[in-house]
Amino acid sequence: MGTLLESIHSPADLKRLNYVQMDELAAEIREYLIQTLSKTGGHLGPNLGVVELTMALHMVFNTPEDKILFDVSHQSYIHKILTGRLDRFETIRQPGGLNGFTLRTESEHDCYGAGHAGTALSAALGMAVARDLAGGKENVIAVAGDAAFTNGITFEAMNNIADQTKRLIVVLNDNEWAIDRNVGAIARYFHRIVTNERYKHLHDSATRIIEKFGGKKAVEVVRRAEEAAKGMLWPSLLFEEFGLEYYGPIDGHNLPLLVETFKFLKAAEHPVLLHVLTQKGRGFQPALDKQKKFHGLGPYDPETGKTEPNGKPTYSEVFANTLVQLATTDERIVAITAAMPSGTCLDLFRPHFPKRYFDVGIAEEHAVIFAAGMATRGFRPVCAIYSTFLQRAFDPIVHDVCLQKLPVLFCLDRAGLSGDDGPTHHGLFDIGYLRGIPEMVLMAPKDEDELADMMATAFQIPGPSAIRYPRGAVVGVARKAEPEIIPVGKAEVIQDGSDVAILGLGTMMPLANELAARLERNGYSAAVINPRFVKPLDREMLDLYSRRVAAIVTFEDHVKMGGFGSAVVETLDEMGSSVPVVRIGWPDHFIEHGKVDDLRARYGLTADAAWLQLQPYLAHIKHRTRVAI
Ligand SMILES: Cc1ncc(C[n+]2csc(CCOP(=O)(O)OP(=O)(O)O)c2C)c(N)n1
Repeated sequence: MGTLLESIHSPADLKRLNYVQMDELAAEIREYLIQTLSKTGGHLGPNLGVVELTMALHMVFNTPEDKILFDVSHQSYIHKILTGRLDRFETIRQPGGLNGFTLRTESEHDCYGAGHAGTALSAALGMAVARDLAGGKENVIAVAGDAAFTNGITFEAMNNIADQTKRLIVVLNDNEWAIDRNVGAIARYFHRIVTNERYKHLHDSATRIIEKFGGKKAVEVVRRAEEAAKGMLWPSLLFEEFGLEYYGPIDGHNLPLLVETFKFLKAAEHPVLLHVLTQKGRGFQPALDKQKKFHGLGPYDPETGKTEPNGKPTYSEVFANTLVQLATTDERIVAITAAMPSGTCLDLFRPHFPKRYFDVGIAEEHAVIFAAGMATRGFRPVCAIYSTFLQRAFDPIVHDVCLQKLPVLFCLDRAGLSGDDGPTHHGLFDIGYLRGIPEMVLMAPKDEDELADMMATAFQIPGPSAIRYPRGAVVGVARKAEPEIIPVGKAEVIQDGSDVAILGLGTMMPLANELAARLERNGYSAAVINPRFVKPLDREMLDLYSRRVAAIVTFEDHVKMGGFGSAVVETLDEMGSSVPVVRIGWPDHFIEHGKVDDLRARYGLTADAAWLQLQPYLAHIKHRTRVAI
């Protein structure tokens, strides 16, 4: 760690530095980030891009009194380093360590938690209005990436800002990338501003002026840049139409320029937007060469950027390859992503069917309604969206897709615990929010071959359906050449038994097998069932086993409340059965970040926990051949 960085324990330490020292500190921070994240993994590219921007913010504003909000907050690492968390920074995203996003419980400098995109402007406006009502003086600053402006909530906030407050600073951190390249009209609009010749000229003269006269003169440059942008786009400079005074675009790596600009904007008596140009991955060539990869990744070589090759393919890859296979013979199939082509692997689909591939930006609600529209015209849209981000689109799923019985397929990637990213990214609520909607068919495959079968099945269903599958590597089973259609609502009995029936939903199948083996070692007969469908549930199977066994066990990678086990209990109740059900799933509690196996052990998602909870019911069973443990 560099000597200047070592001396930073709070923003006050930063404020003592001059510009030359600040430049040195920026270099030290970059080196420290590259080295540290090479071991922990994390959002390297976005953070390398905002080193100077974050330093300038903390130079001018005083947190925790002033409020700085980061959209998504995956780019808040430098903020963490500068606000007293340097000594714990090497624990970032590690079990028990710092979270990879801002967290109100982690530091008083984290005024707002986030992990989903598009929230910064609304929350900042809420804070600004609260300040105005309370007669406060603090500054509120929202830092949002260019891709956040593809999100509807950002625009809903902008529509409101000028009516509600006179003092709010929005920083548009424009690096032209979401995780993939930013898309759509707004991305083109920003690009036009940035590539304008007059701006380029001003940018060069800004650098010269600052070198010659120091930072104070910078404000003039900002004003002139703003004039240039206005001149160029007149009569309609987008942000001005929303009542935000627009400044920029300015070089987001020029510390004096940033500092002087923030000093100037701090005194503004009207809402302002500062357009800052930054380079994602700055200072690390591998991250500049491979923007997507270095948005967020696991450990890598700090010299070359190389990562360990993955062994098995991921569920996302199997999903995308199967979609290519099915779309080859079914021209109605179209694929939709909300700014996650690489995460969902739809970037594997795009080259095969460029006209049937749609990246709509960070706009999950729009993605679903857009899919509904296409479905009304005979297409079979597939919305590939992470379980956690599809939460955004609950109403469109109900109102647009299910109510109209439209055949949209939702492929819920990262369903279940997501691990290192933590509570903002765990996909633990989708069964709860989907299974209560009429018309929905909800499936969970036990392995990758069944995922392909479920996708083929979904395209035979005349209405909406959803498949939830986990993050990460597949089981590694043999694949059939062609996916097969599964009878809707039919569970698969893996092994028959008469004392206990164990239902292991999706990836929880190994736990079901483990528990069955333990029961058998102890002289009990266990049935193992792959439910396949959360909805419709296989009532015939439940009826059969509820009459036969002393207890049923359900395993699910989802919250227990409203989940798969709840569905089983409700159905048994409707059937008049009183067979006891042991439900294993996540408790009514937000689960922190950590390693999946550790967290499962901590919260009782194990065969051992099920075994213990089964004991009172096992006592009633007459044993044939009881063997000691
Ligand atoms: C609602 C929602 N959808 C998708 C994501 C996944 N995601 C995380 S960061 C990101 C791109 C953010 O780009 P931008 O706001 O421009 O910030 P940058 O990473 O470029 O700094 C996306 C799509 C998310 N966090 N929230």
